[in-house]
Parts: sequence; C-alpha cells; structure tokens
Amino acid sequence: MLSIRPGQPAAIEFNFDGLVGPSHHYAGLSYGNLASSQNIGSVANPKQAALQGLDKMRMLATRGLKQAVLPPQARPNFRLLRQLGFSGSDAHVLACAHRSSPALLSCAYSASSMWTANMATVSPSADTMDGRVHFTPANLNNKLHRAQEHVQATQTLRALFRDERYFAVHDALPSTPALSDEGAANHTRLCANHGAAGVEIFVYGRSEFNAQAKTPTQFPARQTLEASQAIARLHGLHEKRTLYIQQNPAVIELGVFHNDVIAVGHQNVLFYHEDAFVDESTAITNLQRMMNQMGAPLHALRVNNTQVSVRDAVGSYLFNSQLLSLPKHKENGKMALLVPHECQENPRVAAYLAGLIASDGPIDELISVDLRQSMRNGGGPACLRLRIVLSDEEAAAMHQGVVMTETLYATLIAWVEKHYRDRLSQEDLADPLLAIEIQTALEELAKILDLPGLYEHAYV
Ligand code: SUG
Repeated sequence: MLSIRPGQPAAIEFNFDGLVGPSHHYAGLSYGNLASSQNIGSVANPKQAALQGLDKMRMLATRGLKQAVLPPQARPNFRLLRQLGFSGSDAHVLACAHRSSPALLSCAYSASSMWTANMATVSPSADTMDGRVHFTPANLNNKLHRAQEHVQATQTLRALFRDERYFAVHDALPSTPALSDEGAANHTRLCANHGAAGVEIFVYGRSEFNAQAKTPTQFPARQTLEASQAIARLHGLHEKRTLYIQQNPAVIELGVFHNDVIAVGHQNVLFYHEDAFVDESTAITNLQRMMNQMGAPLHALRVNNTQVSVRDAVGSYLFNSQLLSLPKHKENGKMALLVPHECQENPRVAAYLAGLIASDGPIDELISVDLRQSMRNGGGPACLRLRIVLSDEEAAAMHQGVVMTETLYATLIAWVEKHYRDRLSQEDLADPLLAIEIQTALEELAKILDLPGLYEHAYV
C-alpha cells in the first residue's frame, strides 16, 4: 500500500463538478462525438440533467470525498450572436438567429461548460517549480460552441482561486488550431499519494509541426502536442516527470474524441484500453520508469479487445469513470470505480466489471450512477468533473461558497426545481422568455454561491 512519507504535505483531491445549466439541449454540435451526433434534435430535460449531476456530487460528498460545484456559464451568449452579425433588441437577435441559423443559436445557448474536465488543465503545487497550483483554462477551439467557454472559465477560476500566493490562473492558449487544447480530458496525473510530486501525462491527438505523427482522417484530433507542451512550460513542470503520449488515431475514428473516453488514472493506477495509444509498449515502459523513480510502481490495469471492444467502451463510457479512494480505502489502498448506468446495460462491459471486482485487483467496489441526460451528449461521470488537488492551506484559501455541503445541496435542488424547464428542444431556443428565465436563475445562483460578480459582465 502506498502511503504518505514523513515530510510530505498531505493533500486532498477535490472533484469540482459542473452544474448543468438551464439551457441543456441536444444540438449535434460535436462532430466526432457519436452520442452528440446521434441525439441531435431530441428533446432534453434540463431539470433532470441538473438533478442527476447534483445527486452524483452529493453522493460523493456523503461518502467522505471533497466535492465542489462549478457554476454554469451565462447563456445565451448575446455577445457571440452580435459578433456574428445579429443585431437589434435581444428578442430580435434571438428571432433572427433562429430563422437564419438554428445551429448558431444552439452554440450561443450551449450548456457545454457542464463538462468541467474540459475547463482547464490543473497542476498541483507538488508538481510545479514555484510551488503554486497552476491552472490553464482550455481554449476548446475545435468547436464553436465550446470555444466561447474559456472567457468565463478564466473569470470563474480567478474568482475561486484568487490568492496569488497559492494559485496561478493563466490565460488560455492562443485560440488557433496549432494550439488546440481540451484541458484535463487529455491530462492525467499519477502519484504515490496526492501530496507527493506526480507524473503528469499529456495525451495529444496530433502534432502541428511533426508531419510524421499519424492523424485521424475522418474525425478531428482535438488536442495538439504543442498545446500540451506549452501548458507544461507555463505550469513549470519538471521534464523528468512529464510524459507526452500520442493517442491512437484509429480510436479517434471510433468516437474517442478525448483521451478520457479510453483511459483514466488515479494515484498509481492507470486503467486503459490496449488500443488507447499509438505505441502502447513505449508509453507504458516510460511511465513505469518514471513511476519507479517516484517510488510508486505503476499498476497498469489494461483492458484488451477480447474483454471489451473500443466500440463497447465508447458506447458504455467504461473508461469515463471515476477512480475513487474512499475513506474506507485508507487501510487497504483499494479504490472504487464510479461508472454510468450504461456500463451495466452492456452485457460484455457488465461481465468485465463483475470479473474486475471479483479479482484481487486495485478496485473493490462498483458505484453506478444515472447521468443519462449528460451521457446523451457524450458526457460521462469523468467529463463532469475537474480534479483539483489541494493542500489543507490551499483548500482554506479558495472560495468556500462552492464546497458541497448538505445545505448547499438542498439549496441548489430548490433552485433547480424553481427555475429549470423539464423539456427543451432546439425550437424552444427561439422563445425570448427562456433567455430572461435563465438570466434570473443565474443572478440568484451567484448569490447562493456567494460570487456576486460572477455574471456581472455577461449580459452587457
Ligand atoms: O465536447 N459534448 C461535449 C462532451 C464533452 C465530454 N467531455 C469529456 N470527454 N471530458 C463535447 O463533445 C455536445 C453538445 C451538443 O451536441 O449539443 C457536446 O458539446
């Protein structure tokens, strides 16, 4: 069992989950993400989506994990619509956008900031040269509806992690294809324990300047090597503890638009599919070497094609799961695996999971959650959370109003019940009342989270 050595500061992993916004709907905006394309135009239930997300947060908080909530972004983004040539009153802007381009209106209304694994890349203070926690908001420039997120994501992170003695929130990388960045969805940190220095793994889909690197031909590779390298530089990571691995273009073609759809890591465990990387053997050998140097031998939990095919992995989101060290695991060093219900509904994945739990491996408990509303847009449990490792001092220095408690949970449930619709189609986005409803809801939310300036500049 891995444990904290004397002299190492204790640190805790927080899960910051995105609160699903009131404009959650299915618009098919993410080419390369199969669920998004398959559910285009179906009717969403934003209320249920938000409640499902809140239930996951509460469940993990109740089980003794550190849990916080990240607010949704202001929608519709009138600034974007006006930049694209729609003018006049707000109601006129909405009507014109609806008439001439429902897809653009969907972009301006997208609730995609709920998937906070794409909000930023985070390096804990144990890994960085200046001993601060570093954040780089992701530019998400591969998709229009996501490329607008980094502006508010940066403001939110700066509001939550304000104290520059502990935190550095960088600007997003320049928004250009050479530097496409999707945040923590393509970044994994392995370590002996959270307070110890870790190995930071960046998984990229393509390289702008290395013409030799194979790239997918049909679906886009969303993360570049150059973006990952820039983040490692900004965060002051040590070369000897930073690893770049290329994602297998063949799996991107099968719908693995982010690496967290095919691999997940926690402490010294890497749970991954054999087809995840271009060169599995070199990647794992390098990782083993780095982890040995850290005194934390790698536990590579490899799933092969005869156990679970890539198609089944994408359909069930087996790897978009959360590996969790619960308080009960302090003694035995094991972990729980939190998966979406879809994993139990796929007989091959369910059989694999039953074998996994019965084995003497690192996982001793399965937790299954209902996140169907988010799943239908390609967002599983791990997409909905951003992991932030903080020492006790850093945790005390961040904004406290977002930490999940029983009271905050109850308040947010009442807020959702009061403000959210239980059906939303693309057609409904033309309704000018929707924009007003959302603005009213968000103003109230800013008060609940004690973040009064949160939406101040969003609607002007
Ligand atoms: O970027 N879906 C998101 C899902 C993000 C999942 N995140 C991680 N894997 N970490 C995306 O493709 C769909 C929106 C729509 O079609 O309406 C969407 O944006």
